[in-house]
Amino acid sequence: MLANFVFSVCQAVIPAPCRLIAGLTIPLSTSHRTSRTMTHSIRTPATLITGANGEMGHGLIDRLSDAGSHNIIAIDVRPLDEKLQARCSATHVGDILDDRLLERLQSEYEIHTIYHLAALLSTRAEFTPEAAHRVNVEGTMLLLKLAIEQSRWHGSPVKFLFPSSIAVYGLPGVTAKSKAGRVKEQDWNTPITMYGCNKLYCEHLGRYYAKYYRQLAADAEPGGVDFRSIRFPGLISAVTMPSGGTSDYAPEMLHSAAQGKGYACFVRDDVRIPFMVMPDAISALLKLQTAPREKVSQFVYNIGAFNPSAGEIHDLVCAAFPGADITYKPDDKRQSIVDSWPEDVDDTPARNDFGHAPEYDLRRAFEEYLIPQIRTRYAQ
Ligand code: AKB
Repeated sequence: MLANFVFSVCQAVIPAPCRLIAGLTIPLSTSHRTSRTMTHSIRTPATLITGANGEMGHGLIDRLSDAGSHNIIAIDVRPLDEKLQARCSATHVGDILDDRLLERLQSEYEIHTIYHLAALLSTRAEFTPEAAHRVNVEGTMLLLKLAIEQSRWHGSPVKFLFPSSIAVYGLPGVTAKSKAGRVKEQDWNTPITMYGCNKLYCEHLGRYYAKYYRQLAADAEPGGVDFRSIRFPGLISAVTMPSGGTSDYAPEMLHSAAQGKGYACFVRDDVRIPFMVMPDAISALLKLQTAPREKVSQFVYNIGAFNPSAGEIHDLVCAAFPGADITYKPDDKRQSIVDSWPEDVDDTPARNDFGHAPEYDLRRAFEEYLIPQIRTRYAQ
């Protein structure tokens, strides 16, 4: 109450773009508040989205705001697309590793849910593994710490939604891969990429912060973070293009064909991994977010939808765009990353615990979502 009062007074008397933080007046040079925010008092319950300008951020912000979600705070290293800015209460351009930005978030908002989407994906992370570790692991730890501190302030657990990945699996080769079939969460947790190692470790960090944080302290307070994670398959969106991933061959094939551009696929036609379309991925995240605590029996869940080979995707793309110029030019190194990922996942716990039920199988994904929306997008 007192904190609310102090912050409201600060907002009233200190002209933008400055705020009083822990007794210091600092410029908010990297923060952009939309006009909607200027009318909000600070410390209203908020949902924080990191990596908001990425593929999943786009879909998530649209869905949350369509569902009437109120106070969305978005962070990204790049300015958020204008269309999305209008759907957020505040947007901050900055790095999740920037202490001052995190302190600012801590002091300005009462955060109840965090969707921590910021990450360097599997291909990009192989070029700069140490930078990937900083963003993917240290960034996650800072946000978990923010969640703990937030929960101390407002007294309820902060829901922490963490997108993990099929990259946490590491099968030793194609024979083991085809023998393994649908892998369960605890199988083959031996990733071969920096990104996979980072995601797997962060799953454990989340479990630690949720259950064991400062377990030896006299004032240990377990339960400040309600950590919930989904291991996403390769994602395909009709609206955005991924960048820096190794499952990108599927969306790249499709978006190139729709634009009449040639494409050389960097994996063999027989390679098979699980995929899902973005609307189903967002639905799964939202279902897990709203699932009653007692139904959530594990910290990390597989989710599946369909698992076509690259050749099957090629055929569907060519059927929709008959002139498509798609060739195969496998890159041995990226191929071996995809060969280490499972050909399918067992998602029974997700179906039982929070009702995961993808709307789109492969045929519907192409016929009813991808092809019509992509045609419209590139016709404009
Ligand atoms: C990637 O390719 O790195 C991601 C993933 C499978 O998590 N799309």
